[in-house]
Amino acid sequence: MTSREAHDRMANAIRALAMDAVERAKSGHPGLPMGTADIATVLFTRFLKFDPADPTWPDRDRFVLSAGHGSMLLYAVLHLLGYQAMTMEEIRRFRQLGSLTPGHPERGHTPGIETTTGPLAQGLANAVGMAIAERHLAALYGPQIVDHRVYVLASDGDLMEGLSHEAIALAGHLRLNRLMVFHDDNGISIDGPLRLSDSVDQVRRFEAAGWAASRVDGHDPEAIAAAIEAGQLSDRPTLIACRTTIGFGAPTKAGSEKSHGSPLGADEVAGARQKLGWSAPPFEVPPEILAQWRTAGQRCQADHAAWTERVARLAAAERAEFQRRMDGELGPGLAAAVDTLKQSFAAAPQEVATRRASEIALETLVPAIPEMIGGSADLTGSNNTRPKGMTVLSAENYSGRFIHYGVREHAMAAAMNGMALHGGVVPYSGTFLVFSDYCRPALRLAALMGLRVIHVMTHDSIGVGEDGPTHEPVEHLAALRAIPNLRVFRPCDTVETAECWQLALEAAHAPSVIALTRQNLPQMRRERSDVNRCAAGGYEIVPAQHGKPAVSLFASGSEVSIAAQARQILGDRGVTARLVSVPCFELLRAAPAEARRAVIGDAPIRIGVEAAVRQGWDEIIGSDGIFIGMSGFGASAPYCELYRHFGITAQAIADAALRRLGAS
Ligand SMILES: Cc1ncc(C[n+]2csc(CCOP(=O)(O)OP(=O)(O)O)c2C)c(N)n1
Repeated sequence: MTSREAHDRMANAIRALAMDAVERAKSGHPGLPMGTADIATVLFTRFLKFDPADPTWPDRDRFVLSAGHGSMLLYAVLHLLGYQAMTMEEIRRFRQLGSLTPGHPERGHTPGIETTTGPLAQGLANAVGMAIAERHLAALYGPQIVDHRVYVLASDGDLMEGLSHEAIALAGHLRLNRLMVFHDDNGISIDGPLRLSDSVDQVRRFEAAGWAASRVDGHDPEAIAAAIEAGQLSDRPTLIACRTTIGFGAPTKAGSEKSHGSPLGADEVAGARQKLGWSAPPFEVPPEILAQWRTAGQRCQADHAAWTERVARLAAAERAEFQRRMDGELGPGLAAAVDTLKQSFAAAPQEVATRRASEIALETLVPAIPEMIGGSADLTGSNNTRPKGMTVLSAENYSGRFIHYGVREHAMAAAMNGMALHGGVVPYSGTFLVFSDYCRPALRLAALMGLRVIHVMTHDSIGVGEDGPTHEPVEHLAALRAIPNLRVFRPCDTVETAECWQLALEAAHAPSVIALTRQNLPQMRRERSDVNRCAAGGYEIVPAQHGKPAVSLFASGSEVSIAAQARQILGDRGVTARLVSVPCFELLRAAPAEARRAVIGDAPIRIGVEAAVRQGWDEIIGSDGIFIGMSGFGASAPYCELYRHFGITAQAIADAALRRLGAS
């Protein structure tokens, strides 16, 4: 057991590094690391299972700093424990360009950081996904191979965000007893005392969601340790509300919002040094204290070695499969599965909604790719994301592969990020495209982190029909296409749907949205093709009747077949036109310039057709191109009537082309 004195010195090392780094950067958040140093010291030196020599050890415990503004807590701890990359020089370069110590923790950038945090509550919800992935893989591979915990440090802000409600409800329902949350209960946020804006009893709130919850003095190491020990025995997820003082040790700013998000100032730092009994100069940790931390950093080496041995003793096939999954390598089954699908569509073309085409694809993909974990936010029957035979993942059966997320789109998307971060699973889900807004903060982080998460988003236009404008996305495709590194797929038929699924699954470092229709569509691609034509982002799906086309038509999804009819009408009027399907703007943009130019072509008239707003289309059709789509919200009526009402018809497209031809 660590003496109180030794503990205090170790915790004060975190406090000193945090306040010195913030001081030097002239920006940052000293309050949280100073206030939670005791919690972190107890957790990292006595409980957390990790090995600084291998920050990606699959069976390590995960630690998520949901309140990412307290990043110096993590950087200090990583340095003290001996993570090689986290040198003192990096601590000195806190918040500088190219350092490993950016303002908020960034996963993939800094070894030892489990997820990118900063937008409050995202980390907490990521942790729920990590805990789901852990239980699922433990059910498959057993506790000898998968047996770890997920710890979260969450601030008042994390717990005020609506996302936290969804996340804790889901965790409680699934009885994720490997999840433990420390609430940094310091009663302070940016505006001042929490009582200005909040009076929730967090302990009772978590209990109501099915958690075990307790309160401790967050500066009493033995009380913290006892609460962790008790929580580890619980059959439910655990909340430990730790009463702390923000900026602990700062003589005048402790306990006040003044220590939250700005340097303390030279006098205050000097005063804190005195108060904490810390005489070492900035960026120096006395050798005996560093040695204690480093010893703690080596605490789990034997565990790690024993685990490696257990993995080595697995049957060769099981070991290879476990490693393949943890490495995020897709098995060989995907290409064959997509090929089978395309063959069957060529042999027997189908006129179905693309949501149904996606279900047909999943019927083949889910058995072929065991790491796929599906789900829906209470729209399973509408999203068609649960193919026959896919069992439900529940508190009673973690080996299931389909998650009923409930009406919790935001937590679904954030938990999926956590599952992907954990590794070993490839999450996909379902909701309506119009509700992508409810997922957006998590989608943005998936894109920023480069995570393979796949969002099936159905009911993708006014094709929704009678449910009306609340349920009819118009700006969503454009808004999603604006997120860097997010792939937005909008397939036009069964074949494109299978191809888009393949592309989404193969995108190991990018999230995907697959936008799908409610209404039936004809199968445009009837010939057998081994090539994934959607991989080009856009391609000529119907060539010009002959010679040089006068018109290039570009369309996505449900509007491709409408544009094909327009091409026919134009042909009948002696106007040659070609049709390009554009299932993915991002892939078209990423294509080599020459290939992109060939797809776009040089017909004098370019027309874009999509039952959505024009934004984004100018990069394909040019600012003088003709756009047939939506310029406002939809309406409630049978969908065929809506297409006529909003002028998205083959005749309207042809007329627009003819008018332009007549005018030129
Ligand atoms: C979604 C989101 N909204 C707002 C912010 C800006 N912000 C950062 S910290 C914070 C609140 C600070 O209070 P608390 O979470 O209790 O942290 P502490 O002051 O204890 O460090 C806010 C509003 C954010 N990071 N994320």
